[in-house]
Amino acid sequence: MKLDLTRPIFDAHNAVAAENRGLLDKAGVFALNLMSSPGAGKTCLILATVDRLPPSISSGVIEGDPAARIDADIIAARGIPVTQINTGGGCHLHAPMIRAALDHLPLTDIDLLFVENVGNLICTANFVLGTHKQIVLASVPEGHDKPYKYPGMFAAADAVVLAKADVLRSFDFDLAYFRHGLDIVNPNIPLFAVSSRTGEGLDTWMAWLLQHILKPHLVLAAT
Ligand SMILES: Nc1nc2c(ncn2[C@@H]2O[C@H](COP(=O)(O)OP(=O)(O)OP(=O)(O)O)[C@@H](O)[C@H]2O)c(=O)[nH]1
Ligand SMILES: [Mg+2]
Repeated sequence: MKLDLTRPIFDAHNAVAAENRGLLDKAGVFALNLMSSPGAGKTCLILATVDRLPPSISSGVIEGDPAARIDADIIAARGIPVTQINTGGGCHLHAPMIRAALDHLPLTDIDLLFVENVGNLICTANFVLGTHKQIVLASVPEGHDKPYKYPGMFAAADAVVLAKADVLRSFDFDLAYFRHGLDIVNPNIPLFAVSSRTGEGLDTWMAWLLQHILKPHLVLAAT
């Protein structure tokens, strides 16, 4: 029998991810894991989404970066509860990091928690965190071939956001080719082409978020 030395690590992480989910559910928090390459637009999407949430829905953020707290400071300046994880060079967040971060947030005051993962299109997809939905961002300047080159990432997603749609006309980005690549690895996955800068496409993203993610959670919490 082949010995898989990574197995015990994944098993341990999966157990903590389940613990995270339990804590989130107990506090009535719905959590999104945002994954993308560096600079695709995760922080801008978080801010644009928070701006469009109904006043009854409060948010919080866990920021993941190898170093610095630049994004956490941006989020905090907007009055949003935030805690920063620095991985010290690690290329992804993992469940024990999230477990520790949850202790630094006012969970009972938060309805929607954004976990901004480390910018990386490979290993972030391999580590479950306990979040309810996994969102992968790709941005227009990265090119339309990413689902073909990084299939594992897009296969692990519940929805894909194509960010920086405002610059579509400046790039040779073939949206149909991108969609076809998604359908190969994750057929019919929801795709939202948005611009956090101009606001285009965000209404559709918000409708999906509120109707398909938040509503069941809030209904559940109310029963
Ligand atoms: N044109 C345009 N630029 C954008 C948009 N969203 C983000 N940007 C720009 O892209 C750059 C990176 O945006 P961020 O939101 O910081 O990206 P990120 O994915 O959080 O980056 P990391 O945390 O470093 O991985 C910034 O210069 C943003 O102003 C958009 O919708 N349109
Ligand atoms: Mg960021």
